[in-house]
Amino acid sequence: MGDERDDDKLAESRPKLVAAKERWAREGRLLTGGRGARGERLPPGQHLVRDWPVLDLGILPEVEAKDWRITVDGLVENKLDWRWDEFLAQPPFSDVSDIHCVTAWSRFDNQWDGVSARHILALAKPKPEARFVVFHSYDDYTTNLPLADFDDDDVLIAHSWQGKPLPREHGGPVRAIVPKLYFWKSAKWVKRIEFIARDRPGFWEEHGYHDRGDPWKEERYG
Ligand SMILES: Nc1nc2c(c(=O)[nH]1)N[C@H]1C(S)=C(S)[C@@H](COP(=O)(O)O)O[C@H]1N2
Ligand SMILES: [Mo]
Repeated sequence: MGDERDDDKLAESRPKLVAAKERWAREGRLLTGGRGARGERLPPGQHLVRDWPVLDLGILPEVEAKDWRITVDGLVENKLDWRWDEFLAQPPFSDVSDIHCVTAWSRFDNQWDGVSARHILALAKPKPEARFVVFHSYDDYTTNLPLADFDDDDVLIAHSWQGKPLPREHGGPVRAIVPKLYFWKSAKWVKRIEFIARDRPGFWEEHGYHDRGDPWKEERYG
């Protein structure tokens, strides 16, 4: 299948990084079982950072504005296919949320602007059999999540962070933001949102990460 071949290509691009993280997953590294140091807002085993680390497989996809598209397809009544101006013409949505990365850093109070998941759902109308969502990215990264986690009031496809265009290294022009799951679920450089009936692990989910990734349950590794 195309996605598996893409995953292999990604794994080959950073073999040491992927192997190290697979080893961490096997060893259960960073599983502390402890309580968050700053009370309820910091999930167990996380520490707070002020800066915003860059983490990816080292491929910065170059997409010109005229070639950029985002599509919504799979098990939906209405497929969506937006050019950049069409994406920007959707109703604006803003939210402030916290980032929790599986590598144990968290960053509070990130202001996002973009298009809400709820708006995308209202237009695309997933069919009753749709149960999972897969984000596909311009660097061939993929990540999966239950439709119920996508269908939340803090989920969006973001084009701005702290009021400025999302920097390319952080996923610009647009990335997914799913605050209630570890940050590997927040795909950078999103190009396609696919609705499917049966769960299908994405890139890190195939390489030892947890299928769901709830920071409050420390679902780091699968
Ligand atoms: N397209 C794409 N999205 C991605 C990744 C990636 O390699 N490619 N890495 C994920 C991982 S593992 C993390 S921790 C976050 C990091 O986002 P940041 O670099 O903006 O901090 O992006 C996630 N989204
Ligand atoms: Mo990550």
